[in-house]
Amino acid sequence: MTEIENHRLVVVGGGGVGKSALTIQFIQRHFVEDYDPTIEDCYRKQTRVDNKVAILDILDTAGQEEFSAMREQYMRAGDGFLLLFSISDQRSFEEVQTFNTQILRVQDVEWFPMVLVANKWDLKNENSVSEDKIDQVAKNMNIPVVKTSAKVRLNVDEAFFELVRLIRTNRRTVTPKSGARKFCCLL
Ligand SMILES: Nc1nc2c(ncn2[C@@H]2O[C@H](COP(=O)(O)OP(=O)(O)OP(=O)(O)O)[C@@H](O)[C@H]2O)c(=O)[nH]1
Ligand SMILES: [Mg+2]
Repeated sequence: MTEIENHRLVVVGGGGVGKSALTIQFIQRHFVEDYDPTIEDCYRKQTRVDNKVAILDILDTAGQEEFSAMREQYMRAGDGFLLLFSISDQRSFEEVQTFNTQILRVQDVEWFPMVLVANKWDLKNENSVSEDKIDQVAKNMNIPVVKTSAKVRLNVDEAFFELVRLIRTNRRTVTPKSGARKFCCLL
């Protein structure tokens, strides 16, 4: 019998960029209009990515600074990260670059499975973070970029699936760390 693969995905980014909205849209297929800052939420979903079944444990983290105490722990425990920012919030675009640096430092590697997620694409206008800058930053980090909208369900599955693909590729080249790693509330 073949074992079903299990991936620990962590959604990170500044406050209010849409981490919870994107995660809930992925899991439950509806858009949460209200803003209720997250402390930490966990979800589990069994899905098919490129015709292969996977169980995804998704950790929706706190963007607000005052809830950020668990950062190092989840950065160590994750198999891959969605680095989310809002295209209508320049500061959140700078914050994802800090998250990228911190994750690499905590993992002590030069590259790790991450996807840059440009959310709130439905709000795109002339004041948004420019596409050129987004592409440039993704290129510098050597990771893919996915343009999403949790509101209109644009590329929501794609963002999570792209991360699973990167984790699968990375698993072939890197030996998984041994020992139990505490991940989230349910596990
Ligand atoms: N227009 C639009 N609004 C969005 C989108 N994604 C999220 N929002 C809204 O932005 C606000 C914040 O979304 P959340 O998902 O709660 O943000 P968060 O990143 O989880 O915030 P923290 O939990 O504080 O870190 C909410 O009012 C959402 O409805 C999107 O793609 N488009
Ligand atoms: Mg949230």
